[in-house]
Amino acid sequence: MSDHETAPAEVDDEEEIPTDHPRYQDLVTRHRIEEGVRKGITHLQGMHAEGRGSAFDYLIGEETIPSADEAERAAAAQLLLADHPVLSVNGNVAALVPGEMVELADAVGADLEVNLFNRTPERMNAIADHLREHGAEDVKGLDADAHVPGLDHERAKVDADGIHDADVVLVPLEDGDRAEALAEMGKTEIVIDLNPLSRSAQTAAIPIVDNIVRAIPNVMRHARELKGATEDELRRIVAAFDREAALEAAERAIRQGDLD
Ligand code: PTJ
Repeated sequence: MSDHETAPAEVDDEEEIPTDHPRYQDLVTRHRIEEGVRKGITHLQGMHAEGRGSAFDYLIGEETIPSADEAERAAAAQLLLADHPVLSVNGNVAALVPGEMVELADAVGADLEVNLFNRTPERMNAIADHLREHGAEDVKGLDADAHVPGLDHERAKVDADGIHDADVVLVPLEDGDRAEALAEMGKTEIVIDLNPLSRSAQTAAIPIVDNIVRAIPNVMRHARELKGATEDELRRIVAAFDREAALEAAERAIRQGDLD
């Protein structure tokens, strides 16, 4: 039996996870979520969400499939075209990719807004501080001076000059009715969710079925490449993206293990 067939029993630091472990990325992700819970950033339910995501990722081959790469390119183009893009951050996103979200926001001129299902002032502040520690200058979501019509839970609370005013919103890692409610408000949504059947993915104009730890850096890579593109080129990339085909390709990959 290989030394690395099981996870190290206890890991205090991400650095202790052997990089040649066959499930390295999954172990790092799990560790970041645990750390997030310990720091008061991630809700305990975030662990269930991560487990669900991890199972889908295993079936999809723990790689960015071609249809996800196309979605990530279309997402980059859509963010660059937007008048007011906003990237929504919950407790899992903050634990997994805080620096990458700050970098993407900078690259496409987007706002970052904390929006939580299990909203408490302590978690809101902990996440905002965590994003600031990773270089964010302005973090929205704390004012909560507007709301998303048609929602009766905490995710309805948004900033008037943030998500409420946005034309394009990136909604990662939440399966729920907010995506539908935001679409009702006329917003264009980009969703990141490893479950192609989740309500958010099904509603999104651009559903990205990929692990967020791969998706955000890849959207950023595309955004950098497309920085000099004309508005026409960006519009063509968005128009050429076929959301139904992308969802079908992801579901096929998961059901059939058709990874080629
Ligand atoms: O921080 P809060 O209070 O806003 O709560 C956030 C959670 C994540 C707990 C809440 O949004 C939740 O319960 O989400 P769900 O309903 O479990 O949905 C999360 C979705 O994200 C599921 O469809 C998972 O498959 C997917 N997912 C989980 N981890 C990843 C992922 N998708 C991409 N990358 C991941 N790493």
